[in-house]
Amino acid sequence: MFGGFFDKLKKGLTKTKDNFTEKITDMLSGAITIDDDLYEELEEILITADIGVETTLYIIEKLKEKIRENKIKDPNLVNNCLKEVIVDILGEENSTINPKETPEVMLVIGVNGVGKTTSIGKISAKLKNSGYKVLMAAADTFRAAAIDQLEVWSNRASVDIIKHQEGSDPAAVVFDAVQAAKARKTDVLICDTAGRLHNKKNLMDELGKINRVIDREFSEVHRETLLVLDATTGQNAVEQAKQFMEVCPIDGIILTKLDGTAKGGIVISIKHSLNIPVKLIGVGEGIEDLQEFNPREFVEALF
Ligand SMILES: Nc1nc2c(ncn2[C@@H]2O[C@H](COP(=O)(O)OP(=O)(O)OP(=O)(O)O)[C@@H](O)[C@H]2O)c(=O)[nH]1
Ligand SMILES: [Mg+2]
Repeated sequence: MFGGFFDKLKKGLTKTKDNFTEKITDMLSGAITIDDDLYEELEEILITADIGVETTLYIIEKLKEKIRENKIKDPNLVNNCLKEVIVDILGEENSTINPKETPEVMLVIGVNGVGKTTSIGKISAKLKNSGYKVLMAAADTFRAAAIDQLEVWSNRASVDIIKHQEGSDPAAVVFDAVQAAKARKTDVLICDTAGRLHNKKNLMDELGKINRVIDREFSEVHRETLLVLDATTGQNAVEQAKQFMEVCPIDGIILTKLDGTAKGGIVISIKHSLNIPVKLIGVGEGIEDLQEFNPREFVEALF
């Protein structure tokens, strides 16, 4: 089981590997000494792998320190030091999808198309398989298709869903879902939200309203706000996160579409520049293609 899991991660990261670790290995194997040119080339590779300028400079600085401390002269040993620097940034703590406390309300937010609804489907299936009682709230009422899409996932994951008509008030959907969750003794209520809001004020108003309903109607509940980011958008994802952080506190990130992108280095950038944990990663479109983020495993799969 574990082997399959790791293989999927490795397979998902193939393009990132080609774009990042392979390039570094090639560059290092051609180098004779560890000099400024080597660091410059490394810097360029890291930046093109969407690690971001700020994080790249930090990595280079830490790498230089490590190399100096360990008196390393052989370019082929740089790779291992780099790996250690990245592990230090990502930390050792493994993420879990399981609620810290029950009942929990999980708010899933993010701009349109990043993979909110899909991730909710995958999370529901995982939690349900672990024995939790899950309920979905279709609080993206912006278009009928969004509600239908969540319903398809509710059937796939065999969990219940609370929904209203297209165009209805998202906070009213959450209100009903909270009443249902209390009555049914639900462990985790997962709310889909609209990404297609016109501006930051709309977004702020809508999330504020939803949060107030939860405060008022379910004050004892543990709340988890997860921001979904699309890995294929690279550094843009970091910018999106900064915008959302101004709107509401974020407990963790779901980074989707890591499969098929060469921009997986964004994981490092997110952790370093935002200091929000990446909790879950999406490695495909299927119901099983969501993994809890394990920094050590991630780095092993990358190198
Ligand atoms: N390859 C891949 N595709 C994914 C992943 N997660 C989501 N997708 C795809 O991304 C597309 C958008 O996903 P949705 O779940 O509809 O995104 P959303 O954020 O709910 O979008 P809106 O409701 O329009 O705001 C779909 O085609 C998904 O199948 C992933 O981890 N890997
Ligand atoms: Mg959606």
